[in-house]
Amino acid sequence: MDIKEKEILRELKKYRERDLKYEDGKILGSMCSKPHPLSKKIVEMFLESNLGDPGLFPGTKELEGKVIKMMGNILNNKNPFGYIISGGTEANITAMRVIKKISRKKDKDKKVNIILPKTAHFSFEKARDMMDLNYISPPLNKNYIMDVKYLKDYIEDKREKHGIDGIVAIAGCTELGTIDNILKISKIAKEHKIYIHVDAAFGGFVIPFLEERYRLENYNYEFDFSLDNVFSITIDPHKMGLAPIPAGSIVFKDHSFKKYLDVEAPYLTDTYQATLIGTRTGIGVATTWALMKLLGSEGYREIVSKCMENSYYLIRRMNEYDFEEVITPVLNIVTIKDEDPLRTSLMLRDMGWYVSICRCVDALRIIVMPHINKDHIDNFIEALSQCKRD
Ligand code: EBR
Repeated sequence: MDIKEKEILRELKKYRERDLKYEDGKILGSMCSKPHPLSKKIVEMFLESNLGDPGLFPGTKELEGKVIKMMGNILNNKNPFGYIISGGTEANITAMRVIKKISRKKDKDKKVNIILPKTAHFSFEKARDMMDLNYISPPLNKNYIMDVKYLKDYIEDKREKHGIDGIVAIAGCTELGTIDNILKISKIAKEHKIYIHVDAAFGGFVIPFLEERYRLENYNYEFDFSLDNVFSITIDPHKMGLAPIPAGSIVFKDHSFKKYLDVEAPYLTDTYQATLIGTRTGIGVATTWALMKLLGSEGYREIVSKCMENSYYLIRRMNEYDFEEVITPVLNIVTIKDEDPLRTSLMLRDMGWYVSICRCVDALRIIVMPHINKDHIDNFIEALSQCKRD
């Protein structure tokens, strides 16, 4: 390495050293974690791959097909179609694009009406901006999930007038980790022939691996393609899948959905391109394939169980200090009631702790990711109680 290269690396290191590190256990509001160590070698191996021009990278393209098949396996779909893309935002926008295309095919002048839970991630707001969608948001019920009774009545009363083109349901909502009752939603959607898109960006790598002992009684965890009218699912390897960023994924029920996404791409090795992003790395494909092979269901089950155990440990420690949760955790997301969550989160930040806050209820929110252990939790509880004393 020559002197100039060494200097450049030294300079970069200075910037990088200012970043927080997952292993310090202070990042408590992130849905990403430290990537699995195997990722490093794979990133190097696939550094120059570009799935934007798949004819030049037929090996990586074939691998993408295999990963989508593996996704199909965990999502109960033998015939999936999809892509490994930049993340949950791109996946959700892609699904909204399909719903819009299907609606426009039926009636090109009609407004595109989509039922969107109040707990939906803000990526849907970007989709609305871009595609001029109309969202209808039913109220939440006492469990902080979409009120299905309201949904049913709304569809039955207003369907003729508005024509509902799609329903978004969430499996692992960003704020609380709750799961909409997608079984019930699916029955309504089937009856009225409505497309369901499930946002399982976070929950997709948790729910299939959640042990029975962590499943709440009378809670519906079903979210995948085994349910009628679930036609697309967002599921992100770069969240609980432990893949390095960028690795998101959009999976469709079958290949017939490709036609809604394809645009002509005359100067590429493929005639059509379906993904939103053109030039795109194959690194996410390779790392996701490798980690799913290496860890398998058993490996992911262990990771999820550890996170759930730590979530319950956090609740126990909170309760010792009279801090109260908003809901019993459905997934590895813990909420802490707080009268002024913004103020508390800023105080914690001054002490070096990064938590985030909820929008739908006054609470702090902690994502108990794989990089969080019990010592981190003990230290955090100390910091939180000190905040409250000050
Ligand atoms: C949280 C992403 C996050 C990651 C936040 C790291 C803070 C961090 N959520 O430090 C759902 C249910 C999400 C979500 C992101 C997205 C968007 C879609 N759906 O484009 O990969 O919780 O960020 O995913 P993205």
